[in-house]
Amino acid sequence: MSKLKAKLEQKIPGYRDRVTRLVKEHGDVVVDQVKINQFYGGMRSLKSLTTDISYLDPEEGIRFRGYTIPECLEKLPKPKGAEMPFVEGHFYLLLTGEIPTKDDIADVVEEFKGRSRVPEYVFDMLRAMPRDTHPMTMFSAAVLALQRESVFVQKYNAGISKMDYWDPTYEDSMNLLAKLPEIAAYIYRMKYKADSPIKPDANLDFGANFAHMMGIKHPYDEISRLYFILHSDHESGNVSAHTTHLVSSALSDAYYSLSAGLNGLAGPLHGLANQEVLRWIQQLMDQLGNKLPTKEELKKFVWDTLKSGQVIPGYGHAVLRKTDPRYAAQRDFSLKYLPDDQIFKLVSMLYDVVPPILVEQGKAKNPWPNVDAHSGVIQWHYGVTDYDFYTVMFGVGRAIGVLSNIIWDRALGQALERPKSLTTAMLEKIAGVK
Ligand code: NMX
Ligand code: MLT
Repeated sequence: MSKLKAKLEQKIPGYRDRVTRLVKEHGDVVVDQVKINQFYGGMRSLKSLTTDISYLDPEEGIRFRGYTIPECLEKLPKPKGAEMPFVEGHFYLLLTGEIPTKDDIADVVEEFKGRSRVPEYVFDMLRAMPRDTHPMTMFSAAVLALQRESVFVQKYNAGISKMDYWDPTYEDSMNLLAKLPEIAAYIYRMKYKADSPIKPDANLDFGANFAHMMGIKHPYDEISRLYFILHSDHESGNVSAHTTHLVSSALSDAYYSLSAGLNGLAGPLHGLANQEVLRWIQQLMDQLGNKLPTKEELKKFVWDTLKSGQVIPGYGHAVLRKTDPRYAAQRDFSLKYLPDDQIFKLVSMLYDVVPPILVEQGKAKNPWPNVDAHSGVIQWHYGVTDYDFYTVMFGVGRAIGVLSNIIWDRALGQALERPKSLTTAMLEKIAGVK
């Protein structure tokens, strides 16, 4: 058994006892109330989910297993000579709650390598799809196609005990995660680089191998590590994490569950916003003949967008009430590596211009930028200008978090998710509407 799986096996019983005791002894304690506006308002702020893998504070932003982004970037071990940590180490942290040693990471790196071969039928299927299919559709379809490999399904059909569900969920998640960088890079090279896929290099870590298969040189390996870590998890209420959790609660395996989560990530109010930011910026550049706008021109463009009934992509958040620390981490990287980049300058101008306008408009509860306002800039700078691909990279990162979550869901015996719905007439009656 790998060190990582052994570590999990050792941790699970203690967690199970904690949860069993909490539910048994305090199961009736009231945590929250539900209001009618939450029935129609996307259940915003309703406390009804649990995860120990990450927590999103509205003012501070995300903590992964209690660590802020700067703490993770500082404490997690890094490949020799690298600035950004091993993605494999971040995965270890999410799954176990512990900062791994270099030896722990070496074990995960080896595990991924042993599981990374993508079956030919996945490539055949991708090649059979019309080339103008959105890359998120291709990515999600590739994950779904792999479902025939599910270890969970084999074990379930053989009558495995409920107590052991986490084990084949771990196997499926590891098998899937190990393959995602190659699938994503294959889609990129097939679709945008004249069908010229690059074979993986078994000597490279998760992030560097992805950069290699994308065909982009250093520091793109650092960027890849940073991206996958930043996008990994955002507690469990966001659409991709919640969908993955929901589908998995029916004991659909990791392939079905992740594919469903990715379909949610593909929405413009969620992960696709990173593509929308660059599309929106390009519209502006086209209007102005590729020069930087003045502040006044930028303000007008922002107001025109709002007046036409559209949202400003990359701004606002359902939980955050400050600048997203994932935005800040990417801004720090850009200040160091691409301070003179024209699009970075424009994105920095937007950071000055958009929040006061959103405040003046008075609708958005959070006028500050989220992760997606910045993700495209760095990609564009290093030559990934096909912005409809950006959400695929978000998806590779997000898989790390949501798969860690469903392994723990099964370990803790999380139930089938099935909330209760009411009719409008019932709500009117409760509200005393005459
Ligand atoms: N531009 C214009 N209007 C906005 C924005 C924005 N960026 N953000 C919120 N609003 C509006 C929102 O549409 C709503 O309008 P209405 O009352 O007409 O329905 C009103 O402000 C109140 O919304 P909030 O409660 O502030 O936001 P909510 O929690 O409903 O939605 C988002 C959160 C993220 C969906 C929303 O801020 C948004 O649409 N942002 C732009 C898209 C985006 O960047 N999404 C990516 C989020 C991060 N991610 O990766 O998933
Ligand atoms: C995410 O990373 O999932 C987004 O910021 C959306 C969210 O947390 O609701």
